[in-house]
Amino acid sequence: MIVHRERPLNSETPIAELTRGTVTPNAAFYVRNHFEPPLLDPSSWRLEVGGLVERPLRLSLPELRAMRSQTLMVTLECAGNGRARLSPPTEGEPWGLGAVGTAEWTGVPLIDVLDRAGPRPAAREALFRGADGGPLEGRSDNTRFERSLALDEARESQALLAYAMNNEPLPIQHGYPLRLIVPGWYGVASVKWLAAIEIIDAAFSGYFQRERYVYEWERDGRLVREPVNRLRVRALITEPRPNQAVEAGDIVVRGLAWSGAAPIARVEVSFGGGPWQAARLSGKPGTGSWQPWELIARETRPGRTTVRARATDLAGRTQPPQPEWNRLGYGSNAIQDVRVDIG
Ligand SMILES: Nc1nc2c(c(=O)[nH]1)N[C@H]1C(S)=C(S)[C@@H](COP(=O)(O)O)O[C@H]1N2
Ligand SMILES: [Mo]
Repeated sequence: MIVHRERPLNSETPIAELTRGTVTPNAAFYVRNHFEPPLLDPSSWRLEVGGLVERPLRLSLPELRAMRSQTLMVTLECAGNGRARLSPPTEGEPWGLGAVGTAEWTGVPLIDVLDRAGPRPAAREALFRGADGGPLEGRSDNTRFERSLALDEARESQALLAYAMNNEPLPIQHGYPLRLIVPGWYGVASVKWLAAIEIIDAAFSGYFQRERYVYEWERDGRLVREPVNRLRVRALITEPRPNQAVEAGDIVVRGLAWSGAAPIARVEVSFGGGPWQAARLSGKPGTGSWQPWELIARETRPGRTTVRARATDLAGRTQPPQPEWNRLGYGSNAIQDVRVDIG
């Protein structure tokens, strides 16, 4: 792992580790922590569901495990993935391209728990409270990690309350004993170490909802703010590796592609600024999980060149040639280029 910070742990996956399969092994999965992971005792831990509900709940881990379960393959990507390429640099962890991974998550569909509690008519959002928190610069009180989803987003997103990751109990770093998984959304929505769900009647305005995880652009001299939500379209090149020496002839280019807005329509590859060639997509199309892609390109001219890959989704979104700079460095999904030596 590439460690950006030890305490709290923030680490990304070396791209070579992402080439091994559709699923990222737990030990190789990137970790994004704002605070030290809380150590929760599973025997006393409960998920509290309260606020504007008909029936407040306190659910133990065995009670959750006894409910209807679902397993979903979901890609998590940190909104800061790719930030290191922004110029001028922004604040935040300097992620390369490895703050992304895919796992099989098992848990209870969020809507089952919401339906059991029964939101009252005035209910508007579900607020998810992590058990972690601490002091933040410029704020007097301890801040908890909290995020909300509008109730219709909570229903439509197929969100899970997950207790297992790739058939193992959630590792501590990934939210043990229970976390939210919101398919198609940037990782920040998927609250770890879940302690409570509170149903509220207004738009939540906590620190991680309003002060962070917001795109801030200047347009026509005006500040425009937009919440970070669905994953922007991206193709990642996992092979060849940067500065790799490859033999002239049939060159294999491989990678992964995803978008939270719509399934991937196509991935195209270009050598040295030449024409875009369509790669072959495999796996299941969808917005929850990445798809592998591959192209065997005929390149007979020796020399140093650049391989580029560009994904487009069925909503017509594609990757910009240059990252779209924003103050906090989110959603940096510019076309990746990998330099190789053809010999
Ligand atoms: N409670 C809590 N949940 C959290 C976070 C956190 O710091 N605390 N980080 C979020 C962010 S920004 C991301 S990208 C994902 C990372 O999940 P992972 O560490 O399992 O890869 O968790 C999200 N959920
Ligand atoms: Mo993140």
